[in-house]
Amino acid sequence: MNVSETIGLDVNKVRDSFPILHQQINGKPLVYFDNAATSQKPSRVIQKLVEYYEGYNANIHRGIHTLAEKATRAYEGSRESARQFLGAQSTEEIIFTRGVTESINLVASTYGRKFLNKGDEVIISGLEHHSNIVPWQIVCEEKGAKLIVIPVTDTGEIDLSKYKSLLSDKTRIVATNHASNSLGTINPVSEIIKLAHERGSMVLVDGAQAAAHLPINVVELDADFYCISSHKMYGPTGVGVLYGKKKLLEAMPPYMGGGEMIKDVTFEKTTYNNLPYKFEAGTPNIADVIAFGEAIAFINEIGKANIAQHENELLEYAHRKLKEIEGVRLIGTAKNKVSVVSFVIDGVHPFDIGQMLDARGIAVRTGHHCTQPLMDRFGIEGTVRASFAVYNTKAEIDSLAEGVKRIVNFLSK
Ligand code: C6P
Repeated sequence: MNVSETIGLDVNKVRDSFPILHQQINGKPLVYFDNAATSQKPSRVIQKLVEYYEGYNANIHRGIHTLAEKATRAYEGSRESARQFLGAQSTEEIIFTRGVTESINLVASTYGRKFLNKGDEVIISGLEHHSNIVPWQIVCEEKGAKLIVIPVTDTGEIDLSKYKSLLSDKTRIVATNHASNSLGTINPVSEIIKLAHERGSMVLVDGAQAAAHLPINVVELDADFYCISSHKMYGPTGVGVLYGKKKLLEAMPPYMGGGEMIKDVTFEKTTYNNLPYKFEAGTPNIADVIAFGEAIAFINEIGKANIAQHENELLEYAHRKLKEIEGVRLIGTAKNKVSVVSFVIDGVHPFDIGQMLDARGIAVRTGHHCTQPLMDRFGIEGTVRASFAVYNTKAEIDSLAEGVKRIVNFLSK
């Protein structure tokens, strides 16, 4: 049974399961529109953390006592949930990390260091978050490779024809996000991957902003690496997944050395553990990984199709309401977007708008959103960004539009 086709979405019921939403901020009901930074957590996810710490806190993969075995089973259960969520073939391909930032750094410092040589090229898009720019800059500098950027169009989309012309026999790595955190643009990753593979390049996809919104199947995409962060998917902070094709992960050297990532250690030589443990040195973030499994169950039960339908309605409504306000300029008008709306009011600093909205209980993010080169592309310092999740409502968008209208009126006096 496809859950998403059958249950529909009762947003009030969904809201009831998020305790944090039911509070006043500055005397007004909280409107939480900073979901691209981090989403809120349902009670069932929070409860999983409590259950672990109160009931079976133990280290994993080490002890043979009952608590250790229970904790290990729950931790590995989350790995299986993540495997299914991404459509990967094997749990050997699912590495737990601290988040997308660590996942990308892992690939850049292991795969990048091993396989990049002087004169090779790494291609990234102009829409990237700093965490999909800086790790490549570091490794390119070290190896004498060149970092090349795909230009972004005026609507905030990757220029595909330019991308095609940048690919060459020197291209070793292409790294792009699936969806942009600043503009919401959904990138044609399937095509990007196909074109890169035709040139023999591997592709890393940053799925930070896609995971809670879009269907993902790494096998259908044929992605070589795919990265997600739990905290943007209704799960705890401090957990991410690096999916990697088994043959690539096997060819890569370890990222960190320590406990659990070894098979045998002598002072002369160490042999490494099998996948995925080769990349999970030390005691991992056990509690949060277990609770991440519950966040995946939450998403699955609502269904990605229901989430997408609800969020698309919110996105379309927000675009319409904000466009009606004189002085508001939307940044990022791609045809395919996740539920992110970025805007500026010329002559007003985004930070000031953010503060005035906060006074009305509305949480948005302001600034460059860790995408400074993208802001430079649009000739702006930053934007005001409202990003929606499954528990947001049109009434909340009305509050945002009303708040922005008042700010514009106040400033024009
Ligand atoms: N973007 C935002 O407000 P971490 O912090 O490691 O979980 O994810 C980093 C990251 C990587 N790529 C993209 C596309 C992202 O959006 C983020 C995080 C947050 O937009 C915090 S800067």
